[in-house]
Amino acid sequence: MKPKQKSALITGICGQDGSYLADFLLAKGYRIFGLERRASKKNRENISASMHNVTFLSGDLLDEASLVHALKKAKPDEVYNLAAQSFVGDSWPQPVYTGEVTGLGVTRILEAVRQVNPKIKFYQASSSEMFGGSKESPQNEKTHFYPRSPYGVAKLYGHWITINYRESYGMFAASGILFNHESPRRGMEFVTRKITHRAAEIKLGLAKELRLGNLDAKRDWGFAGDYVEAMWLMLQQDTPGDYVIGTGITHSVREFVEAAFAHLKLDWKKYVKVDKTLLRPADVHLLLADARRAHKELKWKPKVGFQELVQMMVDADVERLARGQ
Ligand code: NAP
Ligand code: F7E
Repeated sequence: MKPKQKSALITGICGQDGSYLADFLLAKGYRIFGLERRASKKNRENISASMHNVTFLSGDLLDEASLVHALKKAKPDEVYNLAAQSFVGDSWPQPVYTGEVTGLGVTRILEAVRQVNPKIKFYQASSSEMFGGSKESPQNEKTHFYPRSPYGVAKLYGHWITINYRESYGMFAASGILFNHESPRRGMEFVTRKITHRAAEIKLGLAKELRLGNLDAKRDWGFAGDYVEAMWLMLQQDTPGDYVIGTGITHSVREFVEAAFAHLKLDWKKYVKVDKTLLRPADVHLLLADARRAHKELKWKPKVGFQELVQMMVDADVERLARGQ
């Protein structure tokens, strides 16, 4: 007998990770439902290649009834909660909103899962921002948390409420503590995409300078396409747990800039200006993952390295701009 087709509901399906996860699960034969919030204009560019194989459901992490409705319609085996106000920089001017969506939104969807079908496996998109100012490096599942932004604080709430639902109700709820991961589908406001897009514009004569804030911040940057596999692997385990996902190598923003401009044969020093207005009220200076638990239990390893990632993003931006997009 043919095994039953599995199904998944992805919140944040139109974002960077949601779109890569949809591609990944469709290739595995899943039926995919995507939660999409109401907007005056649809934002489906990231998911355009897979869009016709996705059933979109209207819903918002601010509206629990919409989550119950989506779960009843989709009847998924797995839920991946990727939706969030995900930009750290905007979490200072919008701290309450960030708490509502990125923090309390996790309770809303967990509670909806519990009420509709507590047997659904649940993935929560936790973040290395929860480590923030931790003195320990590299950071693993046992490292103390020290969030440094309203976003980091909200993610920490989401992380703990996921563990709490697991412990209170015996739900299969896993939390992936993912370090920064990027791709050509990354939002323009994040530093990597801001750099690769502007460098491409400079190369094509469409811009003259790139203004950045803290060039010394260090991040453990990986490729989003690699990281969605880890999310899926977490839900295929016998027992739910929390896993750090990262490459184990860290680079500064300055090094990212150097690599992007060098790929285009440009001297970054001629174009980059430090703009103090772009500094954050409290920044995270160093993030570095110790992903040994994931290597051992999930058999997961990243495939794309730093140089390859930078070049992939720069090339995609040059190509897009050359096409006039
Ligand atoms: P992203 O590109 O910003 O995508 C976020 C998605 O959430 C978007 O599709 C957005 O919808 C949706 N969304 C926002 N508010 C919502 C709401 N109230 N209700 C329903 N949907 C809402 O983020 P990402 O980089 O893919 O990250 C995915 C998740 O992983 C996020 O939770 C992020 O915080 C977390 N994370 C990311 C990283 C990373 O380096 N990328 C690392 C650790 C954790 P619209 O399309 O309508 O805006
Ligand atoms: O900043 C510095 C900035 O905004 C990285 C999200 O996906 O990863 C992401 O959060 C660093 C910071 O990402 C600019 O100060 C300098 O130190 O690209 P970012 P993030 O804050 O690390 C975590 C893991 C998540 O969970 C989040 O959802 O770069 N930086 N100059 C700048 N950053 C930005 N955005 N823009 C600048 O001009």
